[in-house]
Amino acid sequence: MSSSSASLTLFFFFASTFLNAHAFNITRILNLNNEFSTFNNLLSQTGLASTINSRQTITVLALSNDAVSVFSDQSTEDNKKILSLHVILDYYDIKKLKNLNKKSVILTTLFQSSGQAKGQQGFINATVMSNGDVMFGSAVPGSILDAKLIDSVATHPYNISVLHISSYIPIMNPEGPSDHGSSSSPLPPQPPGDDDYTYDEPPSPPSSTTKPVVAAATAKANSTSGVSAITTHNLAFAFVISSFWFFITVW
Ligand SMILES: *[C@@H]1O[C@H](CO)[C@@H](O)[C@H](O)[C@H]1NC(C)=O
Ligand SMILES: *[C@@H]1O[C@H](CO)[C@@H](O)[C@H](O)[C@H]1NC(C)=O
Ligand SMILES: *[C@@H]1O[C@H](CO)[C@@H](O)[C@H](O)[C@H]1NC(C)=O
Ligand SMILES: CC(=O)N[C@H]1CO[C@H](CO)[C@@H](O)[C@@H]1O
Repeated sequence: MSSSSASLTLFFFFASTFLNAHAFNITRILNLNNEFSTFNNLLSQTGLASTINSRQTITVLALSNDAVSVFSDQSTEDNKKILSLHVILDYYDIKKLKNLNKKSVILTTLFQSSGQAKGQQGFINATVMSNGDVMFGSAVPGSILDAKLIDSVATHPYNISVLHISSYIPIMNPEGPSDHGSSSSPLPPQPPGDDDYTYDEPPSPPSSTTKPVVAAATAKANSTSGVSAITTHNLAFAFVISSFWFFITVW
């Protein structure tokens, strides 16, 4: 009995170590720089701050106070949609972006995981131009990439990266004004009841549903670095979850 309670204690120690290892607070990170105070308030108002904090591997494209005027005359709901297009469900710091080596990559955002995005709306295109600039824009075909990477605000490899970009990325109309299940869409069908707009997702393996899309989309770009880190996360979680079930069933 005492040995099993000792191992239970040990289990909770290891479980909490694993779960707390990822802890970061986007509000606190952005608070360190007054330049992003409005963007920071918007993340809190829309509830996106806590969604970001619940993730383990994420990149936030932050806008400084002189680039957020678009958000002042829109509803909170519309602001939430656009802001969620600025949250990438993977870790990208400046080094990883520059290593794209004049190539482009399609990135999955939190807007895609909301179930409200149509076509390529929930994805953004990051491209390294021939002059070395990294540009971001909607992945909807024909979109202009006019949000430029300025610098890094904060990095906690490989959990969170906050990058400063020059202007907001608009949500573009998907291909075809009236698309009734366009035949060429590479995306899986969205769940039917997407009128309840929520980001609340299970706290466990964050990217199990969205990551394969990234992997498929970036396969051509021949990137391997980001994927291995994610696999490690998933292994750690699998370990914690299976240990948990082991203890549940033993008792
Ligand atoms: C994150 O930081 C902000 C500002 O310091 C604080 O108000 C908030 O409670 C923190 N959130 C969590 C989940 O710790
Ligand atoms: C990303 O945008 C650039 C510039 O518009 C374009 O050349 C490139 O094909 C796009 N990448 C993908 C994967 O669609
Ligand atoms: C991936 O990159 C390696 C070297 O960087 C190259 O040898 C290989 O052919 C590339 N694979 C694809 C599918 O482009
Ligand atoms: C800063 C931070 O939270 N780093 C953590 C990121 O995730 C790894 C596990 O994948 C932890 O070991 C780090 O402590």
